Amino acid sequence: MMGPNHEFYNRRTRSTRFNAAVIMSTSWSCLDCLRLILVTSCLVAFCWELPSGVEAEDSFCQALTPSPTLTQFVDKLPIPHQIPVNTTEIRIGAWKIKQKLHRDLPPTTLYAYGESQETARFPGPTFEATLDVKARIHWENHIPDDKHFLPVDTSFNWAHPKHGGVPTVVHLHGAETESIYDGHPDAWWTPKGEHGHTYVTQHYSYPNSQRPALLWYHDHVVGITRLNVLAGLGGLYFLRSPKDKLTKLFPYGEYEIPFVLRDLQFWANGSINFPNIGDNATIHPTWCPEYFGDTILVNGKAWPYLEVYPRVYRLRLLNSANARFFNLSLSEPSLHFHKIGTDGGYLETKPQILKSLLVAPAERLDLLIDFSKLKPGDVVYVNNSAPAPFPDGTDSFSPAQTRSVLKFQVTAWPNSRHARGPSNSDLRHALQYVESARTVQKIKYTNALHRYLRLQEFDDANGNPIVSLIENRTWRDPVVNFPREGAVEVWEWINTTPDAHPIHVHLIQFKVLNLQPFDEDGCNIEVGFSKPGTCFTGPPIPPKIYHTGFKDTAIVWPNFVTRYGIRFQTSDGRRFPFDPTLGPGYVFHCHILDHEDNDMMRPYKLIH
Ligand SMILES: [Cu+2]
Repeated sequence: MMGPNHEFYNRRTRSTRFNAAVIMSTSWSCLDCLRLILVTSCLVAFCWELPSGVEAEDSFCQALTPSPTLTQFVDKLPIPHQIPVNTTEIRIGAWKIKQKLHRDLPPTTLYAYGESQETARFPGPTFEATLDVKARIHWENHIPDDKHFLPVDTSFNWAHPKHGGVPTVVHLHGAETESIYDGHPDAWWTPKGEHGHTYVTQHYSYPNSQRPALLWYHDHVVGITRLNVLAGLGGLYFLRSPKDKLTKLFPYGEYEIPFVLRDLQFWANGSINFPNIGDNATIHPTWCPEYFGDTILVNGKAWPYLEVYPRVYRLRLLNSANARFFNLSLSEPSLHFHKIGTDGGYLETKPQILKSLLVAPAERLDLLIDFSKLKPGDVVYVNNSAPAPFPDGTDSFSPAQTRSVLKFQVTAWPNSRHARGPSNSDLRHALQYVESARTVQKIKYTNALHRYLRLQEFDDANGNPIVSLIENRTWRDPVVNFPREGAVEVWEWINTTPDAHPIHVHLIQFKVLNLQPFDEDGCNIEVGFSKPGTCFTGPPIPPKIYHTGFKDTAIVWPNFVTRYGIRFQTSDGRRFPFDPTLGPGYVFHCHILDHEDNDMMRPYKLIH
């Protein structure tokens, strides 16, 4: 079995999709028609599972009811609590909880990680791991619901436990780990002991033998990752070198700020507003091409503020949104972001001094900001200017309030002791350290095997997306990519869709080598630029500023081929400290979770 339904109409133009959204949101007769079609199709197919939550209102994906108006910058930025992880196994569960996400919003029902239901939060606890010290976590599932509180779409592959319950499985994103501990999408489990066909264990072990970096853990169940992550199942995982801990040249402790971004939309009663009517509902009853919320949260609070002293701070940033890209900037013209690291750890080049930061879902950034020239009482806003969908969305999914993220409030040192405190972790020292920590290893790609991975979107006659695929295959199609352990390969992502896709490859950290514009019309993508029959409309161009450094997720632009250089060994150039050919194998996928769930994900396996 290979390839999509032949009735699909390739390919969408952005304008048709938005027109459809506008029509649906303004015309009651159309919506009534849609409801009728839905009811009919569900009676026939039994395919639509209503959410078990309290909401009776329908919610159409391109026109969600706006969230209640929330005053910005009234809640303090929460900092998730830290848990050291090492060879002593700890137990972490997924729990159903209620959590206040804004001062004026009633508590929101969530699924969240924690040691207990009382301590479970969104985001989950921040794990503190040490280089080359194994970490053992027993992942448990204590979600009591028989059905998910968000609408499961059963029209495409999903876990579908026979005895009900909400399946979970945990992926440590960016980790170089054995595939039985990688959170394979079919390795899920439920509280009733049911599990997916690639399940081996819930006692996970992480070797932590890679470049120190900020990783993150999140749910990865086939077909409902977008729901489980949106519901709150995610958190940070710091892998630190003892050298970092000893030198303390970087801001640390209260001066190192985790910064977990996402968007959500809410009903007035505080529950999450998630669409229960898809934009192609006769085929996918509840699936929407992308989930965009109108409320921006950092560390689980809507538009929080953070008091900062006039000194250097380190921000460890993650975009944990399902689909929203952020393009962040600071309102104070004299300030910059000093970017010192990415998904896979410290930059190998000089720190980048930037006025804005484009960050796609699942990408991380290691940043320094120097507030030392500011005075108590000064305020600095973190703003966002990214379109949604990225890159050519309109304001429909980016109402004015989504342009704001967080407020820094500069405050006076409480006493002279603090003022003299750990301020030696100044910018100059920190940046020198980054430069001295370079581990430049030139990798030669001349004899590398090239894989051509085409991203395609298939739409209906109205331009509404039905499915997005990689290499014209679904999740269930057989594995066709078998890289050899230790090999160097170039993966060429040929993006024929109108969207940018953050493409994530499990197990390894890669480098973006270059991008090249193309127009695929009666040509061969394997023929080089300026040769007869080529698809390329220009020569390769260097990676963008947001592509630099070690990456596990990178932005793959529409109408470009984006080339990943991958070496199938650890990011610091060693053999994996485990056999990567064993177990269910690994996956690569789009990290727009709504795409991932609807088949923009493929398995791959290593061989010796
Ligand atoms: Cu995508």
